[in-house]
Amino acid sequence: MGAVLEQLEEAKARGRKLLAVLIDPDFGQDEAVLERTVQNACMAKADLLLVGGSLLTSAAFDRCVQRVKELSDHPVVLFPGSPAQLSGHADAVLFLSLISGRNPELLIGHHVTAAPTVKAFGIEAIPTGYMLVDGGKPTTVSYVSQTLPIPHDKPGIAAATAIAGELLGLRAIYMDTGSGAERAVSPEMIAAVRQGVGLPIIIGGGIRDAATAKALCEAGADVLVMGTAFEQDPELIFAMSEAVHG
Ligand code: 1GP
Repeated sequence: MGAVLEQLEEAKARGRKLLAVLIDPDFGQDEAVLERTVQNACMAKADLLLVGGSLLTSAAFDRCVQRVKELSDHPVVLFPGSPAQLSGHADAVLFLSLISGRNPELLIGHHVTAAPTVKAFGIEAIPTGYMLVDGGKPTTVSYVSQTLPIPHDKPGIAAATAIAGELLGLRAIYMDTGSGAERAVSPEMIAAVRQGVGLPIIIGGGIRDAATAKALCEAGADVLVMGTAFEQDPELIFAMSEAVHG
């Protein structure tokens, strides 16, 4: 098992919740912004740095990952929206299969394209079932992936999907309402998935306040991913870290 998955499983076993800061490489084009984001993440004792996005308009993905790695000693994990978002500077990649959707390219197609590069880079690949959940409005990921999100009020569908992922041998579940979503995955849905699978559960999309973060952790989330909220208010990371770790 790779070091990052081991970190997730160990934290889960101890009941220690993790905070992951998502860095959008387009946003990180500004060197000063990137530095401040990584420094704040380190000072606030965030646990992981994720880099990626559903749609990138800048060409400097590899350079961004390299810079994040230079600026911190935290594990840097790729959260790729496409096979173009790979970098040998990262520690690991969430090898995502979009199991809530029925788009074959995102279930296996992109993986075939990306696999030789991941292998050649020698980075840890974490087989992750990615489940898109309705967050109140269409998001870049729902548009780009051309998939239908799981309805927000259908925890049973989410649990059945996660169980299928676990039976297929995936090692983590990432439930996401998409970057900038109006609302996060509900505590009820997280609790249903928690009851269904023993895998580490990663939750992202639309988390903007400490009370929500706390409720999602209490419902069974193991890792919370936040990006937009820290882009809008870089200092919020300190309160979020306290909510997740406290
Ligand atoms: C998106 O889960 C991430 O895929 C983070 O979402 O930008 O809304 O925090 P936010």
